[in-house]
Amino acid sequence: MNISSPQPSLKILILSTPVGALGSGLGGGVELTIANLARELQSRGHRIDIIAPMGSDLGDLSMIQIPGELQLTAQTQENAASIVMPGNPVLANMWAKARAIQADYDIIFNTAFDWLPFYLTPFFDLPIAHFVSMGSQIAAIDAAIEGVAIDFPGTIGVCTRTQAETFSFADLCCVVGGSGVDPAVYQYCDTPADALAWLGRISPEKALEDAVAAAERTGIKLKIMGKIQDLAYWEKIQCDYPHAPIEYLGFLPTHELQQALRNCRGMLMTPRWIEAFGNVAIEALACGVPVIAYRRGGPAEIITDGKTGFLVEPDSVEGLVVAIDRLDEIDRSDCRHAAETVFSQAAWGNVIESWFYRLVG
Ligand code: HBI
Repeated sequence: MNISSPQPSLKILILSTPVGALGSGLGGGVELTIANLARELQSRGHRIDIIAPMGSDLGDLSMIQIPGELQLTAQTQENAASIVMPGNPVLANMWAKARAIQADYDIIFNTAFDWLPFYLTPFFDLPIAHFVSMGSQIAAIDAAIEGVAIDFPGTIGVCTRTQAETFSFADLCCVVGGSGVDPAVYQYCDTPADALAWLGRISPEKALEDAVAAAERTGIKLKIMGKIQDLAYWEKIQCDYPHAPIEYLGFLPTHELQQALRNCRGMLMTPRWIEAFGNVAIEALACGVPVIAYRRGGPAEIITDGKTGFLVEPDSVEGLVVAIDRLDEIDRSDCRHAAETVFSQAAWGNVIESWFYRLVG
C-alpha cells in the first residue's frame, strides 16, 4: 500500500478581484470563493495571505489592503473593448505589491478577471493559479487568458465545463468548481414559510426582473438579498412591477443571509448570462432550500432536476411559475445532502489543494 508522505504546507498569496472591497458584495461570488478557500486551506495547515482593495474585510483572514481606484466591471463592457484601467489603478497597485513579496510564497491564486494579471504572469518567479470567475466577456482579456493557458499549461482554472466552453481554448482549462460550503455554517430547515428567495448582485446580467415577475404571477413573497450594483436597474424593476410581493433585505453577511434563506420554500436563479458557477445555489442547498434555475451555465451543473430543484427553459417566467408549483415534490434533505457531500468545502478544498500541489510540484 502506497502511503504517500504528507505534502508540505504551502505559503499561498491570494489576489482579490479589483472591482470592490472584499465584504462589500461588489465582488459577487468571488468573495465567497476567496473566504471559503482561505479558511479551508488554513484548516489544512497552509499559510494564506490576501491582497485586496482598501476596505476589504473578511473577519479573521489576514488582509493586505491596497489603495487605488476600483476596476470597471468586465461584464458591463463591449466584447471589442480596449483594455482600460483608471488612473492610480488598484489592480496594478495590488500586483506591484505581489511582485514585491512574491519570494515569501510558493504560489499565487489570482481571482481577478482582468487583462493585467495574465499579461504579468511570465514576469513572476512563482506559479500563478488563475481562477477565471466568468465566461468570455472581452476579446482582449480572452486572448490574454489563452496566452497563459498555452504557455503555462494547467494554470487556468474554471468553475464549470459550460463556462469553459465560452472560450475557444476550453480544452486548456481545468474545471475546479466555484466554491464549497461548510455545512456547519448553514442551518438546515425542513419547515419553511411560504416565501421564495433570490440572491445575487442586483445587476442586469442576473435578470432579477424575471424572479419578480414570477413572484407577481404566483403571489408568493420574494425575499431579495444582495448588493445593489446597478441602482437604475433596481429602480426600473420596482417601477415595472409595482404590485409584486417583494422585500429587499440588503446585502447580508452569511450568518444573517442563511437565517432568511433557510426559511424559504425555494430559491430562484434567473441568470441572463452564462453564470460561471452560482455560489448562491450551494448556499441554498446547504439550508435545505431547493433551487429553481434557468438551464444555463453553472446552475445547470449544480442542480439535479427533480431532486435538488428544477431546471427550466432559460428566460421563461412561465417555466419558473410551473416549477414553483412543484416545489413540494422536492425532499429538502436531498438538498442538504448535496451540500454536505459533492459541494462541501472539504471536497472542493481537495480539488484546489491538489491543483496547487500540481503547479508547485
Ligand atoms: N470585472 N474587470 C472585472 N474584474 C473582476 O475581477 C470581476 C469583474 N466583474 C465581476 C467579478 N469580477 C465578480 O463579480 C465575479 O464573482 C464574477
